[in-house]
Amino acid sequence: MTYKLYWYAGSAAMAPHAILHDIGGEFELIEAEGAYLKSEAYRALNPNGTVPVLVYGDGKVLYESAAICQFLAEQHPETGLSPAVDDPHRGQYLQWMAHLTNTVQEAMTIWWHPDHYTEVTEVQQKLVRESEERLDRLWQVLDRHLQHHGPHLCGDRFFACDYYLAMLIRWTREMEKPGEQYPHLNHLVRLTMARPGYQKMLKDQKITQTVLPDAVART
Ligand SMILES: N[C@@H](CCC(=O)N[C@@H](CS)C(=O)NCC(=O)O)C(=O)O
Repeated sequence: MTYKLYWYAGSAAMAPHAILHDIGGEFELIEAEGAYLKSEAYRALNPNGTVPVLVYGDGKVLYESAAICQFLAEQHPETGLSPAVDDPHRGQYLQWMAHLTNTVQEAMTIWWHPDHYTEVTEVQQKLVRESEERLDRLWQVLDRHLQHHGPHLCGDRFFACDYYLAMLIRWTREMEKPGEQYPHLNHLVRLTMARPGYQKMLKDQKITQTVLPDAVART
């Protein structure tokens, strides 16, 4: 299968891009940013004008980062990134993928783009504050989960959902409480950073990522 990934640096294309490296074959990267995302040509691929987009096979198109991650991981069971249908981890894996994209990513979108919701500056500021509070609650739950059931979301195995979580955590670096300040989330980022596929993705995207020191020692 041939793959083409539309991306820009540090975006929701990070996790699918790392998975493509784990798959190991050749793939094409097409940097797509700014006005091009709003062009007719790009909107024919993704009418929402966002990255990532995956083109595969005979020109089939997929958008939504979480769907692309799950699709790629399932197409390539040899990567070990997706638990098989009869794997005991399967249910939890699906839960985490849905939770991360549906709930955590959604809370983050409000922080990054309060302007999508209102033009009123004071309301935007309130939305940002509330989004940080909501994320704090979500991170606490995830951190506790990793403390008791980690080090990865599904325990001892690393799956596509862990790439997804590491990507979302990266997006919080400018927030008051970055995800990496939570000790078990911090550890998960370190485990992800140690993976060659993630490192290759960072290199392609020209991202120099260092992990923040964790504020609290892991227990
Ligand atoms: N739910 C979508 C969100 C995609 C999305 O918002 N991508 C951002 C980058 S992280 C984007 O392309 N923004 C460009 C724009 O809105 O102009 C996904 O997970 O793929």
